This record gives sequence, structure tokens and C-alpha cells, in this order.
Amino acid sequence: MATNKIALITGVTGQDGAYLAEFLLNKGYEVHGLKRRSSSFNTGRIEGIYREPHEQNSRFHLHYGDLTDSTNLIRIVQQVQPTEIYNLAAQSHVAVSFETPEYTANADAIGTLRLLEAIRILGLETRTRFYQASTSELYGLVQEVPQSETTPFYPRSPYGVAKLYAYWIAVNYREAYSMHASNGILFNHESPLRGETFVTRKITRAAAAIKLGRQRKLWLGNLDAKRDWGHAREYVRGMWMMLQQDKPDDYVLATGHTTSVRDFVQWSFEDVGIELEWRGKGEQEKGICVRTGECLIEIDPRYFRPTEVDLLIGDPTKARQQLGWEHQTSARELAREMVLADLEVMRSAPIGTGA
Ligand code: NDP
Ligand code: GDR
Repeated sequence: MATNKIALITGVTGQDGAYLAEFLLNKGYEVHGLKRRSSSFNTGRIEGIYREPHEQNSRFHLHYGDLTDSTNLIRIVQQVQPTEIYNLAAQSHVAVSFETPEYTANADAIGTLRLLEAIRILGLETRTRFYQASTSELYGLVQEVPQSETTPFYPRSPYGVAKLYAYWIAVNYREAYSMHASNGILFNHESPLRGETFVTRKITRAAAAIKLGRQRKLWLGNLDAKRDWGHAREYVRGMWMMLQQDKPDDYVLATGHTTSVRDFVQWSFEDVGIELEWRGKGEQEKGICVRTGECLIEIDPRYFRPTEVDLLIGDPTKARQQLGWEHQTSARELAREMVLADLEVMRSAPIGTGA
């Protein structure tokens, strides 16, 4: 399956980067990934597809790099001469962005500018198509539901504000320099590869650990937040589809359904055979808990955000009509897949490994 397509993925070690790299390799692409230097291994998610550089015929290559370092980005783009860049790298945790707002702006906002400038400085505007990982966090404070490409933005976190800059700079470079730059406004998407501190994975890991007697309690924040949760594997396909269009544009990818954190908890525990009996539903004081004989879940105000995004529900009509993209996995199925995967990992990991 020979192709002359060369992709550069920033954030290749993250959830989406891992799925996208696998997807593009299966399509015959040569795939290059930007990887940060870390004191411990951060390539766990791409172990299955990475081969030693000494092995012949490997179409997957990793480069050390960071979105905060423009000279490094220019050098890599020059070396790789990509036909497609997928800018997935970001400080992607909303709650953490309140703790590290300046870094988040540097990586998520200015990092996007640095990459776009690298394309321009190297004269690759007509060769290199650009995908920007935009987000439903741009909508923030609810203006209308469901949210579509025409819904006004009102970000509610330093992360959302940084991503707002990234969104508009991609649009601006498209208009100013005729670059093929597209924004995917993706609603939450999860998988067994989801980072352990995002709420879905935190819940499914805890349900599995509690089932196996390795954890006693799960501490959470706002149980009433509602998210439009889809499967990451399906969303990376949509990213690729955007870059195959003749014209660049911006698209929402979403399921069109929303679920509360509370329901996601309920489902995950159900799937490991634990029926939850809720107490204090809707209340948010410290110490509210739910029961299955003992108190398994408690609210910790530390996990509340200074400003919250209460309700996300996306309208993926444009992506369906123009790209032919549709989600397949429901949030209910996603919870089951994630919790069963966590159970399996934990069952095979020795106690005390933290898995
Ligand atoms: P992850 O947090 O799983 O992955 C983020 C990736 O970015 C990791 O590879 C991380 O490296 C890398 N990274 C972080 N900071 C830098 C930096 N300064 N320089 C280079 N690399 C960096 O995110 P997801 O895979 O879930 O999301 C991918 C992108 O899509 C992100 O931009 C996110 O904001 C956006 N997004 C995600 C959605 C979701 O629901 N998952 C929805 C909408 C948008 P390391 O592994 O070393 O930490
Ligand atoms: P989000 O995802 O902020 O939507 O950003 P996250 O899973 O962190 O939060 C979802 C909702 O759950 C509530 N919540 C908790 N969240 C976390 N992390 N931990 C808790 O203990 C907890 N308790 C309740 C949150 O308040 C929130 O309302 C994700 C990221 O992937 C972004 O990068 C991406 O842009 C958006 O999705 C779309």
C-alpha cells in the first residue's frame, strides 16, 4: 500500500496521537511523531506500533520536540517535509490549566502559531495541510444547544482561552496565506487509552480497582456536569477526513447525545457488578456519598473548577453531510469497554504496581 503521504503528528504519545498514528500507518502513510523528553517512558500508548529505528522498513519515526521551542519545530518540519500536520499536542487538562495558565497559553496557543509559522517560513503553504485540535471547551458558558460550527464561543478556562487563540490563528493563516488549515471542534472522546486523570478514566479505573478490592473510595468533583462523550478511535478518522477535503474548513465531531458524570459513574460500577444507591443527589456539599452498604464515592471540593462548563452537546450534522463522518459507539458502550479494559489490566498486574 505505497503512498507518498507523509504525516507529522504532534502529541503522538497522547490518546489521540496513538490512535491516529495507527490509523495513518494502516493507510500507508509515513508517520512522524513529536515526542517530549521525559525522565520516564512516555511512549506506552505507541509501544504496539513503534519499531526500533534500526529495523528496516519502519514507516514510523519519533523526533524529540516541544511546542514551546520554535527552532526545534522549524527543524523537524524542514526535515520531514510533511504533506499533513496534525497538531494534537497540548496541555490538555482543563483543571490543570487553572494551575498553569501561562504554560498552557504558551504550548496550546503560541505553540500552534509556531507550527503555522514553521510552515510559512519554510515555504510549505501549498504542500502541507494542517489540522488543529480545537475543542468543545470553546463553547464554555452555554449559549445554545446543541452546539454547532455557528454557535458563539465563550471559553471558561485558561485552556479554553488558549485554544480559542489557536482556533482563530488557524483560520487567519487559512485566509491570509491560503493554507489548507482546518479546525476539528471535537467534543469529549475517550477510550481505554484515555489519560488517567480525566473523569471517565478516573471512574473506570476506580470501579475496576474497587471491584478487585484494591481501592476503597473514589473522590470526585461536579457530578452534574454533562458531556457529549464519543470514542477516540472514531474521532481520529474524522480528523483525517477533514484533511482529505479539497477545501479547508471547520467541523464539529460529536455524538449528539449528552450524559452526566453521575450516570457515567452509575454505568461503570454497574458493569463490574456494583449497584450504586445514590444519596444527596444534586447536592454538592462536602461529604455527600453514595452507598452500596459502604460509602464508595465522595465529593471533594478540590475537584471543582473556578468556572465550569455545565453542558456540552454537539451537533455533528455538517461533518455527517460533508465528510460522511458519524459516530458509532454510544457513551454507554464506551463506559463498558473502558471499565472492562481496566479490569483486565488490573487483574494481570501484580498488586502494588499502581496499575
Ligand atoms: P493527551 O493529553 O492524551 O495528549 C496530549 C499530547 O500532547 C501528549 O502526547 C503530550 O505529551 C503532548 N504535549 C503536551 N504538551 C506538549 C508540549 N509542550 N510540546 C509537545 N508535546 C506536548 O490529549 P488527547 O490525546 O486527549 O487530545 C489531543 C488533542 O486534542 C489535545 O490538543 C486536546 O487539547 C485536544 N482535544 C481533546 C479532546 C478529548 O476529548 N480527548 C476533545 C477536544 C480537543 P506527553 O505524553 O509527554 O504528556
Ligand atoms: P473536560 O474533561 O474538562 O471536559 O476536558 P474532564 O474529564 O477532565 O472533565 C469532565 C467533567 O467532569 C467533571 N469532574 C471531574 N473531572 C476530573 N478530571 N476529575 C474529577 O474528579 C471530576 N469530577 C467531576 C469536570 O468538572 C468536568 O465538568 C476534556 C479534555 O480532554 C480537553 O482537552 C478537551 O478539550 C475537552 O475534554 C473537550
